[in-house]
Amino acid sequence: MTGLRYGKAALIVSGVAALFTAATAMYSAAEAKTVKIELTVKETQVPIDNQGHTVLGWTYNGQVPGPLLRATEGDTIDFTLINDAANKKSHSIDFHSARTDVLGDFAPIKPGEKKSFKFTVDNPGIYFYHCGADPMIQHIARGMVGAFIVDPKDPNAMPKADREYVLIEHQTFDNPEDIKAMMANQWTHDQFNATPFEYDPVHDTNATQTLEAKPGERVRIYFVNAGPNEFSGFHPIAGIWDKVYPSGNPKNVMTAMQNYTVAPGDAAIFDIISPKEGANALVNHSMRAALSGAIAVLMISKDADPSMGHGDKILVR
Ligand SMILES: [Cu+2]
Repeated sequence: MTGLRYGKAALIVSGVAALFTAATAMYSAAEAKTVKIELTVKETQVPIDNQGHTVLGWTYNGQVPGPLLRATEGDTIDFTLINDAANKKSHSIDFHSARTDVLGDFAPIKPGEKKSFKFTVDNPGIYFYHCGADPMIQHIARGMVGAFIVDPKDPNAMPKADREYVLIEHQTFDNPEDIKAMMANQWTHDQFNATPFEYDPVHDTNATQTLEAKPGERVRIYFVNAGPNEFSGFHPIAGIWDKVYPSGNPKNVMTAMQNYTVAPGDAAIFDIISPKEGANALVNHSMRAALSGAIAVLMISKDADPSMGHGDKILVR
């Protein structure tokens, strides 16, 4: 019955503007929304390190990872994919948050083409989205990855987070044209949000950012393993995950976890509360991955920047 009620409400409430960040996420328990989302595929230069070197990436909206998408359980997503006419390749979208038709909605489109479809986000959680055009291993490795948060319609379904961060882990290859090396799993870097050690000035002195929080705050990490190949054993060095929610569903709750493995193409919510000032290092505890870039420093300080972990500082670029 609940689904029917939300479905009707979605027809009445239409024309809600595109929703890309938590800053604009408005929710009333009484009504489901229609959320318009448009992504444009751009084959463009993207940064590959903290020094400003770039490579030709394949992207959603010119960014790696793609824009953070967010809606509320029960919402209808009115989605449009545009393959920019300047591109050379066919591209597609694969939303793990959708139940739809892989041969239709998820099929690739050619440069200059556009397609639209609708789906409802029926389950709360954190979901991967990516390009599924052939060869998918290359489209993922070159940057066509992103995160879609579906907030629970019950605002009390989970403990309230004081700050939220999105980390999307993925492996990249020295030569983005070398599909043979990709199939042989000969990756060279593994990172969160596209740049090795982007939030780790300890391992890369060119890194300028860290994640931030105050002692005692509940920090919620929306973690996506984009692969394309490696599993990730996600661990907070000098900390313990207070809660882990596989797929981010509030009903899937685990307590006091030191590490939880997220498969390629999977995602989970990790909550951490750090009692004292200092730092945690959030890592894929597979050492080759961590030491190739998959480390993010979470600084714990009474003077933590209040903007960090909110609005456009949830996916920190
Ligand atoms: Cu693609």
